Amino acid sequence: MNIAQKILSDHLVEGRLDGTGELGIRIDHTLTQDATGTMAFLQFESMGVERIAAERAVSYVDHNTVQIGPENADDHAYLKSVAARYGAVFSRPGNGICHQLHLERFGAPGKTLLGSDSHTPTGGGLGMLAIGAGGIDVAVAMGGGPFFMPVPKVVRINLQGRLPVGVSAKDVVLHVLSILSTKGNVGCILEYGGDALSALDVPERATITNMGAECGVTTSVFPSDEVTRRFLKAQGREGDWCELRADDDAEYDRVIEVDLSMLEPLAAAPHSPGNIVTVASCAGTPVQQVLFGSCTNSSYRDLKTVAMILKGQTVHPDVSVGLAPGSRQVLEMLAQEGLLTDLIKSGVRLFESACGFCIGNHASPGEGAVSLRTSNRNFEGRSGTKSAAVYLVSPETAAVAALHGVFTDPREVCAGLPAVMPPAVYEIDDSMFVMPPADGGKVEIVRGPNIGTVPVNPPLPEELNGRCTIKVGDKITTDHIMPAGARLKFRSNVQRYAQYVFEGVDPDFHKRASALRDEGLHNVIVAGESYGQGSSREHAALCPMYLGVKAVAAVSLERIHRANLINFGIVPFVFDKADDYNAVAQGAILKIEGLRKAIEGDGRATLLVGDDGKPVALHVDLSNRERAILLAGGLLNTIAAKY
Ligand code: MIC
Ligand code: SF4
Repeated sequence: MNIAQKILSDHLVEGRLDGTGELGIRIDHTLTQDATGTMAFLQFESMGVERIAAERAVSYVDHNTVQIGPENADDHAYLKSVAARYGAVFSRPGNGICHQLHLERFGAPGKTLLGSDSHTPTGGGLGMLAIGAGGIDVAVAMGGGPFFMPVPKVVRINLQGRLPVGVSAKDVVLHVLSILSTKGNVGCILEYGGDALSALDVPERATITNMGAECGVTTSVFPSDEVTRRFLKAQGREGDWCELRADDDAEYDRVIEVDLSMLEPLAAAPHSPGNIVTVASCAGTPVQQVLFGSCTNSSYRDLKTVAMILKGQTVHPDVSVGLAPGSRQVLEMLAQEGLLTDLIKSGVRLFESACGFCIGNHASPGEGAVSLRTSNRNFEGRSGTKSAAVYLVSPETAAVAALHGVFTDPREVCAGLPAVMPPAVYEIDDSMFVMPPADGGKVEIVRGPNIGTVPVNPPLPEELNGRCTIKVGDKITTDHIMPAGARLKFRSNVQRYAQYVFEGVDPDFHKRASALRDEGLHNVIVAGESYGQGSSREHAALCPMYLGVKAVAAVSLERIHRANLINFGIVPFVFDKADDYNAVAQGAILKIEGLRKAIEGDGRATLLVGDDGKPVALHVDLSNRERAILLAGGLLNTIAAKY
């Protein structure tokens, strides 16, 4: 067996690994963050379960820490109390970014982790099977329910050779993205192996698994070896280590060979993580902003490298440079070693240990500015500035540009520097984790006015009768559907947040959609390829559901978003013929006679378009479980029926 199969078979509760349908797996750890976590916990509460059943559930606060207005603080208070009530560990704001923290303090090889954040696969760097999902799936896993996924295709990525100086883990994953792109990888797991692994420390492996999310895969996983043992030992957790490797005769659906010694510094150019160019091809382009941090590249190794490059020099006068350490552990270690002083002396602006700039919460670049970031997503407008040109690069490339004011190949500068060695001991300080009391029964849950309710959805109607309320193109991300940044603070309040559905694409969408819903008609979203890329935010399904969206008809859909649509009773149809996308205009009257019957049956339906009812063939391939959820009008309704 390969590593993915080993972990899956250890956790299998439904289905067959050699089958073709769905697998149900037991989840050991869950991870939630504040932006998706409030809804996940509200859903968990509505399930009526007395106590969290997962072995370890951690509720992190890292996304909404800017706190303009009372909403974020209200959310934090709710999350803290609900964690104590039901038995989750609460990670206080300021402690760091969920993925970095879970890697440092909780992750363990061979375990499964389900997180309500698309970068949960970061844990794959430790040999976990770590998967991103919608909040309601995580709520079910907290309650001890299985997580369902299609039997994966496992792709082996064989890493050979040594990385040249100045080329690092970010360049490896950007290279993988240049091969696999951001689409067409739904249902795959990337499994890393090869001789190069002994020289890749866990935080570097985690950078690679983190950004595998941008390929749209289910997860990425590394073996657990001596490097993993050393990392866990340095974190004071050697007891959590176990060996995990693929059998010699393990089989894979595809094998990709990568010779690390041939790699050069790369960048993801605007506006997609899959738009890979060489740094050399950008050399000389003026840069106005450089930002270090995010869950991709904010480890001790990354930020020490930056400090060493900047030491003794001041950042270029035309560049604004900011840094957000991944965790308090990283920040404390930088401080103890004097590296923080070096960074401050160089003119770096220090941000808190949180997602911050990565999600457009602050530090938006100027109009049309070029911004180099070590983060993982550069979707148009995500930075808060639509016209900005955001490039995703390694810490080395970003640091050298911060000094030179232009895109510069970092290899020469790095050649003169000593290598950063993994520390023998990390600074361990768990004081910002609040452990739940043994009996949370008496804890009172704090609900400020920002804490909304979970909207209910009726069962799927007999027929679809409405309009194409919006028609969008290819690669529409969940950032397009539900904007983040300044709007994130409405995450706990669906009714309020729903006013911003498709805000950046078509600000009038929500008005048209609510008007149609109030007339008793249905809204349909028509989309091109890879609809719903990016984040795991279930609000991209939940808010459209609230506005009366009953179906999406797309050329293709991404994994997490498709699952979220089903969880909220929206049918994720695919055009039989991709060309039929052109047959539906925005505003067109749409009908499906016998919608319920189609879902009860083989998932094939005829969409009647326009006044003359021109037929267009659609289909949706559903498991029995998914079929039941859709017919009930969403997952909460099927759970409610069980209690
Ligand atoms: C992201 O990077 O897009 C986010 C913000 O972390 C999201 C989660 C969210 O929308 O809250 C993700 O990656 O799932
Ligand atoms: Fe936070 Fe950015 Fe990572 Fe999402 S990608 S979890 S916003 S740091």
